Amino acid sequence: MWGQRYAGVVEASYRGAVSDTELTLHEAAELLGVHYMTAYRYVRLGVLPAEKAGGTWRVARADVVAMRAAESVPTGSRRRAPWAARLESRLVAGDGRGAWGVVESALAAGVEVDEIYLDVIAPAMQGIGERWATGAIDVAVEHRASGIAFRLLGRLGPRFARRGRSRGTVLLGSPAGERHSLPVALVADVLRGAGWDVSDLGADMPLESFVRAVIDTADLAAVGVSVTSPECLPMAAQLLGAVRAGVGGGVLLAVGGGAVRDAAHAHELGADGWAASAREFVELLEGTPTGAVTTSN
Ligand code: B12
Repeated sequence: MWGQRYAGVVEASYRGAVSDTELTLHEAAELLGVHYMTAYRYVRLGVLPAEKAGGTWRVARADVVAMRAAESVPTGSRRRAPWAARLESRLVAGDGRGAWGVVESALAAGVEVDEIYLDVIAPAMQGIGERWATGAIDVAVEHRASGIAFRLLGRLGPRFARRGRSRGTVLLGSPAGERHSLPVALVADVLRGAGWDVSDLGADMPLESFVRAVIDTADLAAVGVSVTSPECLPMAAQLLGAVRAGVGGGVLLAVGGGAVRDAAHAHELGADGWAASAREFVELLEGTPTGAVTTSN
């Protein structure tokens, strides 16, 4: 196992290092017991965080220590490596290739594709949102990260395809004014993986067109409205009312997304059900919810 022969050495001060806390990539490679090109590959894959300074890569000593520790655990535990943090770092850097590298590494370590969506991509995006909110990154970085995230979904989406009879169609979308389409796309693929056909209208859908699409959908089992921006809640309530008037009872109307607090809030908005995550939405649709809640009695 690489790095093992260096156990105890990494923490010790290393002569020739750029500083106590920073290493060049050559130094990092040496401490990890790998070739320079292998260490460079780790950087490209986002497995080893690095910054470029004055034309050369700088690596935090602490990251090398963490990497060595992660690699010394049994292979099965590698699926619990900090994939979301690694992806977030590649997304912030605008490194699409590296971002895909992180996803490929996670898949190779045994992480399931729905876990990539919900436990890697989603928290990475939430982390980016926090960085944006604190002013640590510009909105341009967030936009670029969203573009890369969509490209990851484009590559991963086909893996959710299921053979066999559809369980029915779920129509998903967001009300007019809501610009967050990535949550809808993530939820859509997870539902597809659970055997539902999904009609994904995306974000910012005018009310009349949304309702028409609902009425025109054959084998409709449920409608899901995704609301991330709190200012779009009144429009979501209006939309849910119009959809209810269009389809009547018998079709589950669910609402979710970051702006919807809980089941009671969902009920106030006019929905039958709420779920905090895509996984819980699947449970709600299957009628065996653990966290998902049906709000109508
Ligand atoms: C990317 C992003 C954007 C992109 C969106 C790109 C795109 N095409 O999607 C852009 C740049 C457009 C954007 C714009 C804005 N954004 Co923005 N954005 C984000 C960011 C970083 C990621 C969103 C994301 O994809 N999350 C990942 C998803 C998977 O997580 P999720 O939403 O929790 O989804 C899960 C569940 O909620 C559930 N779920 C989702 N939908 C549904 C639906 C149903 C039916 C069910 C049952 C469940 C369900 O399942 C999902 C998976 O488990 C978030 C940060 C964050 N915390 O999410 C901020 C964030 C949402 N944005 C925020 C803000 C403020 C804005 C703007 C107002 C900024 C501005 N001043 O212009 C605008 C809003 C414009 C508008 N009217 O919509 C804030 C919202 C804060 C708040 N509570 O008000 C956040 C939280 C950032 C922050 N930390 O402050 N944003």
